[in-house]
Amino acid sequence: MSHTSLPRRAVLAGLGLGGLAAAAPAWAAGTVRLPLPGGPGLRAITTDFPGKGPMILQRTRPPLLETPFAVFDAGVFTPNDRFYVRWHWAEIPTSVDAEAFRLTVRGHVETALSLSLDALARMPRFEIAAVNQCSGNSRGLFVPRVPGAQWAHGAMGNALWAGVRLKDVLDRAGVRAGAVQVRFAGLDEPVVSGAPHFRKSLALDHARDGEVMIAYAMNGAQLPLLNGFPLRLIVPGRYSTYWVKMLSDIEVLDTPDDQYWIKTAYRIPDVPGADVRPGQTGYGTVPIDRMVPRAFVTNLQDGGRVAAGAPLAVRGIAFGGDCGVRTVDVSGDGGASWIPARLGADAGAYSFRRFAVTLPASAAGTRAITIRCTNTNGLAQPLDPIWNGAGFMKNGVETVTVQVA
Ligand SMILES: Nc1nc2c(c(=O)[nH]1)N[C@H]1C(S)=C(S)[C@@H](COP(=O)(O)O)O[C@H]1N2
Ligand SMILES: [Mo]
Repeated sequence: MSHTSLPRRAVLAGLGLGGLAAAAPAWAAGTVRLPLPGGPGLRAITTDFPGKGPMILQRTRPPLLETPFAVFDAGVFTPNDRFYVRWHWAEIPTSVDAEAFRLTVRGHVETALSLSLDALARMPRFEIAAVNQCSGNSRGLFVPRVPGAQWAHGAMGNALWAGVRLKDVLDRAGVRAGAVQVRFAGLDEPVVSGAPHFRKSLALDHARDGEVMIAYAMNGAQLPLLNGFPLRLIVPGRYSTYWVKMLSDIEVLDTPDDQYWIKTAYRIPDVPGADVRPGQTGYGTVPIDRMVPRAFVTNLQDGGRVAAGAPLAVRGIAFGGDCGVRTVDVSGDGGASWIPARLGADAGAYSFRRFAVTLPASAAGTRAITIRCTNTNGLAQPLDPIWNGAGFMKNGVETVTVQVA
């Protein structure tokens, strides 16, 4: 595996750590209007981050970069240089020496391991297409507004991940009887001492399911630094909070993980669909877990214009969440009637899937198009928007309104 030579200057400027950023302001590449009810509508487009093309700047330090939505119309795989970025802490290595890098496996195992990237490359290769979606994707569309990064729909992406099964790595270390969970940590560090290092854990059976994997490649190339070079955990069907980047440490636990990132952060109301009313009390919380189905129109813009008297081609992407897409249905009458869309090629249960439908011509005026995904477990997107105070798991049906003229 090749050594990375990251443009160190660019990395420092991009992460806002050096004094170099002044040369090219982050907003030089333009702005984009996001449809956020609580505003601000206008966001800067930045090209200042290493390995990234034009991205919507949500935050500089730590970097939060959103994928411009037009990218999703081009295909089901999100290019690495347009893949969104989210970190919790700003102490992120600005370069990683691939030769010196080691992944440790320790804790409740027979033999602790220290694996080089070459050692991993010699293990059986495993590939899976899977959507990486932030728990807070679309948070900016919650009404009433909730605190946290005000993402539109671009805190998600789909890639073909290649690497090794986590199961194979755990088997090589030999998990000892009595193990219950596996905890993962990366090279990033908290900015203040005593703050909790970002760590996540999975139940042992889940960790050994043969789908959870350690990726060293993304869409046929090495991972961009900001997406976790050289290794990241892939947890197909689960929110990306579990997909630990710059993965450097795997710890097998014989007691349940009770640190901050499991016990306090990333919890959702323990009710169907994580859907509660503002001000509601009296419910418990559980760690966020399985993703739920979603679908998005990618070829029409909300508020855009289309020609009167002509059939209307609608296309987009859908995903089932923790399983595949069964159907995508399209309604032009506010949900009174539904037309099934044609589904595109199946790249795997956890991947984005294309859909397309041609609606009959309509008279001039306003036309609202609602789309709804039902997954292969029979779970459909709710017709009404969901809400919770953390702004997690948004998945109600989306409606695009166009002007027919
Ligand atoms: N090491 C590390 N891994 C991490 C995080 C982090 O802060 N540190 N954030 C997680 C969260 S909440 C998200 S949404 C995804 C974002 O992945 P991406 O930046 O590759 O899109 O990384 C996950 N893995
Ligand atoms: Mo996230």
